[in-house]
Amino acid sequence: MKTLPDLESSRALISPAEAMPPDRLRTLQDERLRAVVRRAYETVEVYRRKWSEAGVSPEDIHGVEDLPRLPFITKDDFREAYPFGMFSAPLSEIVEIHASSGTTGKPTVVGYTRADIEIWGEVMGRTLAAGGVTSNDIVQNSYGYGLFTGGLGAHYGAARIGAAVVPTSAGNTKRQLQVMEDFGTTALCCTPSYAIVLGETGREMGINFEALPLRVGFHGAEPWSESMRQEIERSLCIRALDIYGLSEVIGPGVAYECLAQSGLHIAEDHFFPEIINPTTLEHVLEGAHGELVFTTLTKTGLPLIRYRTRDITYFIPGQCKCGRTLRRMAKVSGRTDDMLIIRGVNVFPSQIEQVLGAVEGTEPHYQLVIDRQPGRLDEVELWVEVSEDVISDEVRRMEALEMKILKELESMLGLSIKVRLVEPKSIARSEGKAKRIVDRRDLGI
Ligand code: DLL
Repeated sequence: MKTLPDLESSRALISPAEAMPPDRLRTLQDERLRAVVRRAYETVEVYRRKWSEAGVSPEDIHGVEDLPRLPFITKDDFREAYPFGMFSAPLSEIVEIHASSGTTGKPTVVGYTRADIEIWGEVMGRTLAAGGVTSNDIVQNSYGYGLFTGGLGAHYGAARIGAAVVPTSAGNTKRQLQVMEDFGTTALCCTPSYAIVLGETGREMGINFEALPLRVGFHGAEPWSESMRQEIERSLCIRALDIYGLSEVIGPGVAYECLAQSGLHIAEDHFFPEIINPTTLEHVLEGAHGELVFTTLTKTGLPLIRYRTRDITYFIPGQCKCGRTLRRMAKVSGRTDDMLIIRGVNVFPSQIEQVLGAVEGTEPHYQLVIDRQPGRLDEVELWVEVSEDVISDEVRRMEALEMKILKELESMLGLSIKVRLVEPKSIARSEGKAKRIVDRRDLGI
């Protein structure tokens, strides 16, 4: 059996900024906030306008306690300011530009100064170190390089800690696996859905992951469940860690798991988190679910003050066993805007994934197909891939499995959704973020 990294590896690689006493951290956050608020007000139109409308000025903000006095910023503000209106530094100081493609409208454009790239390297370096990665490691970076922040973000982190980064980018799966085997990759960075594809394809190619030096994976950019974690860990013989981030805030590196795998540490010396009730816009009680809001404390290219992420999570109380004092958040369970309303019931893809993870014989590949016939109610069908042996089984057994999924969904959601079992590999695989919802209503069929 190969030895996988344990909590000791996370403990050994804590940076001083991750283990500050809470009062020192708070003083630092307050100081940094005062500076960033002044900067945003002086250089970005949208802040000046919104804050004047709300009757607050930078002098009213003494520390993070005062944040609730300031209005929120949303993706719409980015759209209105497209492409560079949110930048706080002149273009001569911007050294890199990324963009995230939203589901609707114009992409969100973000700019980094040289100092921001340093911060990015620092937080992504911490992310990798929390998984036990050092300068002795070979990091295969299968996040897409390009406008997406995953590729370059992970790259800067690996470079920062002196690991050897192999910039494979996403795609070309067989070649990825060849590189992994030949180079002796020890750490892997990719989306959780692509990790599943790598495991699946690797098995077909006859790769014995148990015999490879690969031992840890850093997966994020989309929600994934605990059962998907188990699947990745089993299939690639690694410890799989969740990493979270978004382009507007910096990219990956905003929050990361350590090997305790009990929540994601937020890099709150750089990104101050709040959790609000998306309806009342007030802070939720400690430990309650809500929408994450971030304020960047140190970025100069694009400071963000109270940005609504739409991501749903909660703060985990108490301190982590690894020794990091940074506050933890739970895995993101979904977004307020990927919530589907099916016959009046709120449904998140993560709930479906949870149900499927508990039903034997199903694979972690599914799609919700929504359709509408003229003059009829929306029809929703859940397509679930099943393993080879289920498909070759008797029809009666397949029907029983369909019924089991239907019943489990019914008890979780209070809703009955038609289930269709589909052949292995019939649902399109993703090299980046997986597409879970197919909305045919948009096509007007
Ligand atoms: O996805 C940054 C990233 C790259 C994070 C690589 C982790 C690894 P965007 O393309 O701007 O940036 O998408 C950001 O993706 O608001 C969440 O809804 C979702 N997301 C990111 N990480 C996670 C995660 C990158 N670990 C949006 N769990 C965010 C759940 C995640 N959702």
